[in-house]
Amino acid sequence: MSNFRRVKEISRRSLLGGAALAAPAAVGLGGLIAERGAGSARADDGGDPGAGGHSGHSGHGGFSHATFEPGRTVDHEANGFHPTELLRDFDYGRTRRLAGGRVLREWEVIAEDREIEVAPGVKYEAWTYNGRVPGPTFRATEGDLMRIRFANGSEHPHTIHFHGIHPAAMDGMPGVGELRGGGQIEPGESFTYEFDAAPFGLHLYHCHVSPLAPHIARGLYGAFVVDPKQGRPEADEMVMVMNGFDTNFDLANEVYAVNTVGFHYVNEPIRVQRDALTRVYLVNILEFDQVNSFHVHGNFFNYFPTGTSLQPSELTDTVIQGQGQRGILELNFPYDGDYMFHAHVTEFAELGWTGFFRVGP
Ligand SMILES: [Cu+2]
Repeated sequence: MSNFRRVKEISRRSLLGGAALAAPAAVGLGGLIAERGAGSARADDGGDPGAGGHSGHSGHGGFSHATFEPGRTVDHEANGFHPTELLRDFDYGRTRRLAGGRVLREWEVIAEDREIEVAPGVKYEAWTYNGRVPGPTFRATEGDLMRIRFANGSEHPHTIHFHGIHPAAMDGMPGVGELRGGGQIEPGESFTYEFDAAPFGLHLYHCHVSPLAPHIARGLYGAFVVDPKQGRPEADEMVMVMNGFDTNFDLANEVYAVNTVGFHYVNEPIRVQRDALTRVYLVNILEFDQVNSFHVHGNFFNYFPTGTSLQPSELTDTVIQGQGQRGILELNFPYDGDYMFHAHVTEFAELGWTGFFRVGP
């Protein structure tokens, strides 16, 4: 039986029991943990989710559930996007100066239905913006004029609802702005959203067609960054969209991740430079769960909620975000080595929402 079929037939709770997906192994961990524990863990995991099914802890230091399937990763090429590249892929659009000196930024976005692999062997019928999940990370400077031509190539009606400050007709809400061609965009239709980039900060966008949860959870979302006019300090910047996938459509997620592919940044740790400023644009778009969180090991970060102030609200090592919340993290790694980051909701962490920063000179 293929792994995909098993996923569809089992519940999230039995997944947590280690019965199927969470096959323990050292393989795929980037050589970070030793082989110990893997064999016995498999033997111990009798598939009983209730009592000790979540076993395999013979190597206590080991992170023995950190892969979905030993030795396998997803086919990024078939997906058409790669989470490591997506991390630093900021889309500034096509730009030109308008009379008066203002910058116009233009993008084209197509909604497409597309099967993607979110964990090894786990295929998901996603709905995407431009074929990827999350969609492009739009980036502008406050005061720019943003123009997004949206075409719906999906079999379902969609919109793009941007967070930010804009006129109602540009809100991507069914029933609002329909007379101007906006509102709900049916298959084959298109609409151009146009608004000022404001306020500066970290925002998001997503489809706003009902039923809302599936329209978002299928993959129609992304991050959108508005830089302050004066800019931010030079840094290695990356975007992390915390998401999840309800692979058996039971209104609960079976796979959790940042940027879609569970455990991707365990298999390919994010390389960062020691003593250099790292800036993470962190967005929570998870559906079906009330909160998500981000925790980093061996370090603390300055946190800027929604990125709307240049002064951090706190220095911490863990931040909690509800649905639609986001914020900017700034940190500096003083020591070389591998540092885990993960949801401090440990259930999410063990179902894919775990990664590593690899710090070096
Ligand atoms: Cu939609």
